[in-house]
Amino acid sequence: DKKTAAAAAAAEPVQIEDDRTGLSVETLKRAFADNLFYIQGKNADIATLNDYYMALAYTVRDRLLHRWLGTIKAQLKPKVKVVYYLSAEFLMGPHLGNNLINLGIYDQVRQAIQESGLNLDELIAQEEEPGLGNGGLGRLAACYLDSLAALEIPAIGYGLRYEFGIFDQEIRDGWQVEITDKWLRYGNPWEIARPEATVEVKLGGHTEAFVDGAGRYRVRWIPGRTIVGVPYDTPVLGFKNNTANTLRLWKAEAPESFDFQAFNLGDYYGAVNAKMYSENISKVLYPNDEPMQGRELRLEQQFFFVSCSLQDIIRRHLYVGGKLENLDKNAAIQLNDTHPSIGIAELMRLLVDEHNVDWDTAWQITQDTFAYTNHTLLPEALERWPLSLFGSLLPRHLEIIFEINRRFLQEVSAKFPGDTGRLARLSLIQEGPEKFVRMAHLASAGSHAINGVAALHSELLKRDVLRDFYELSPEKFSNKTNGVTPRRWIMLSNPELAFLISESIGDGWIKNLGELRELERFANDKEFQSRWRQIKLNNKTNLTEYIRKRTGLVVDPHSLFDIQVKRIHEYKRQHLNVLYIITLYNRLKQNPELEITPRTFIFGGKAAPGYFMAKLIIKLINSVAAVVNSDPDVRGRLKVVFLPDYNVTFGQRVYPAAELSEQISTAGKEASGTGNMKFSMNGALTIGTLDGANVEIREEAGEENFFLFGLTTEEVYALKARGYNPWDYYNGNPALRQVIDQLASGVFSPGEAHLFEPLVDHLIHRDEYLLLADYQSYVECQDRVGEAYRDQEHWTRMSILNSARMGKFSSDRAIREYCEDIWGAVAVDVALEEYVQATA
Ligand code: B1N
Repeated sequence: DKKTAAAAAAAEPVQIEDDRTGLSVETLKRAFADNLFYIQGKNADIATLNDYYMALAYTVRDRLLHRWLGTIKAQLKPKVKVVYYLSAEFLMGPHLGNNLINLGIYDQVRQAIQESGLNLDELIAQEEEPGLGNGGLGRLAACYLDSLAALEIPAIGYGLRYEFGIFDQEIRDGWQVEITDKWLRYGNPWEIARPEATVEVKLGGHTEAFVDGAGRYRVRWIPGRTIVGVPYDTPVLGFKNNTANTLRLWKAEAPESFDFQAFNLGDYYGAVNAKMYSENISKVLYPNDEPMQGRELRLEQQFFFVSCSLQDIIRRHLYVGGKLENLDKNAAIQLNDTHPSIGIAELMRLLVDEHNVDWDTAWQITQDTFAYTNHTLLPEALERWPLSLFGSLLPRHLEIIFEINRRFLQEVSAKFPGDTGRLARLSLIQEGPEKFVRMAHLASAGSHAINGVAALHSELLKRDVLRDFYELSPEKFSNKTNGVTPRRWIMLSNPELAFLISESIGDGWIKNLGELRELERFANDKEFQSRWRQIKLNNKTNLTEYIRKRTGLVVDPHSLFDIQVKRIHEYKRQHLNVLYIITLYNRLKQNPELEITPRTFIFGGKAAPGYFMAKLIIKLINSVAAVVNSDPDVRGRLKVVFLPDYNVTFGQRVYPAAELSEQISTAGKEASGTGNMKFSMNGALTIGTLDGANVEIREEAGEENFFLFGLTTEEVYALKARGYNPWDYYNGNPALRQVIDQLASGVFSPGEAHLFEPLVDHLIHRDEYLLLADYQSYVECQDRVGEAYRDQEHWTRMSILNSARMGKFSSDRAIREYCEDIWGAVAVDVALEEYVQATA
């Protein structure tokens, strides 16, 4: 009959050498033209660059779908353990170039596009990056998805599909101006909506106790409103394998069954308003990097995506015939900081209230399934929610947290009898005039594993922020030093370097970054050194052109490129960098004949819109740049550039062009850093403190290949304990004093003498981040850098050794450690139907 005939036709394998799978240049050209016509509805007469980009994106997407569906099939099986990475941020960066690399079809596509009369780089540059993250934490999640796929580990990333990602930054009159990021404006060819997998999320209302049929005491949640979560899926390809994992992002919508009549008789606008209210939840990414903002919408966002994801995880588990008691056998759920930690209470609610599991069993399942990564020690960054806000939004979860806390504190009492101070310190609830739920405590109590993101950071966690948890359950704690993916951060960003490396030691390093060590034997090779230097120069020339286009500034590609790119924050101390620039400037002014190594100081980074000091630091950089760059006395020796709108795309240009990487945070403040790793892999030397992963980078690179300065964490603590007085440093150091006085008197803010007063005041009176204490050490270290650069042979040797020794900082290594120590996840082979061509 008709129906079976249709089913039979649908079951026919999708054709082999057709325009949607073929990888030959001819087929690719045909497919590209076909997509331009049939998907974009354009021909060459009227197509824009964006149309061409879209046509190419669809051509590439077609070629990954067999892998994607094959992966889903291979992973949705009873005995497979899946890693669920829950993160409020995924800073994926542009997809096109990366997918070409992972599919192994870069060269064919380049040729096909060229033969179509276009330029591949221009099409790649056309993609608007999905900026669904603030900085390191979001980008780490993206690198981890890349490595999970490369290692063929079944994994799903769960997060929010923000309509507006991190704001675009413009600089006007030296100040940061924020522009909304309308990244979905021209459509997103990489995602596929799956409305059939929609889930419901409840909020607000109240709870009721009742006794169920079996005579058990139960609680019912009568929610105040319902929101619907629609999943949008993006494939995440492994490097030249058959795995394509999924990034599943949830969009908030009003329920389909919205009853206008019942909602409010005849109140059409009221009903539409309620719909808009629902959609607000996934509207915009919170642009704060670290300091906590207790906004209700943020808690709604967190609960929304976590509830959607947990329901999805349970649905998948039951679908393959799993029993809830065995959830931890099929699922490892990782909490990327505390942002998704409400998941602990939500899983308890789903198990106890909705699936009728008894409390003790539910708690065991929860603890065995969840693990928690901490990303910061800054006390102001630790998430805590006022009880009142929490209870009105999530009344049932608050009850559950109270019950978790009651039982948890009982355990603590049993282990430390009579220690009431300890009970107060460990409690999930912070007491006081205003009470708070402490999310790091919820995450720690509800997880079987807790980790920091660099060796030093993990030690400090155990010593300070989570000390009591460590004393209670030391076996939960471990370190997982961050890593970054060499596919995006070397191959894609620095193709010339990747080519030279592969030519010299083979291409095994791409999957096994430890193999870079083999480069050590070229460190003294003159011929290799000169090619290494030439590639750096090419990348610098590239960046020079970009700087000219974006800012109009002309910089010298032969000067030392000294770069600091990262979020603007006082603890990261961009202003310490500025103090050195002014110091150099003063020396040149005082002694016009002074010979110095010509340098270009390059900055990039966004400030949280409400962080006044950070915004003032941007203005400071631009103000100093204005004075220095227009002063003929220092021409050819000193340039300062602030490049607006630092993001992943721009990072890909910057790291390969850097010679000096600024990693100068106050010791003990930067949890890890990951930019430090990207710089070093691409041959930049680091000037840095013993903070975060810098410690391990220096250990690997060798202390003779690292410019170290500044107080250690212990010295910072000791100095503060003694009573730190920045005023003494100011008075005791004439060069420093001159710089501070210039800032205070308006030398760099003509006509606005008081502009930098808040900064200067803070530095001389409080200086929380010890800039003045580290100033002299930094200046001397920078001077050594300038000296070292004069010996280009020696510098190049150090540069080669840095790259050669960065194998540890591949995210593949980090993910292997998570798999072995925390997740218990193993690779799953993905079989493709025979007719799908293997990658190159
Ligand atoms: O996470 C990165 C680390 O390399 C950095 O050192 C660390 O600063 C960063 C609230 C955060 N910690 N906390 C955040 C981001 C957004 C937000 O709303 C906190 N980001 C970090 C990766 O481990």
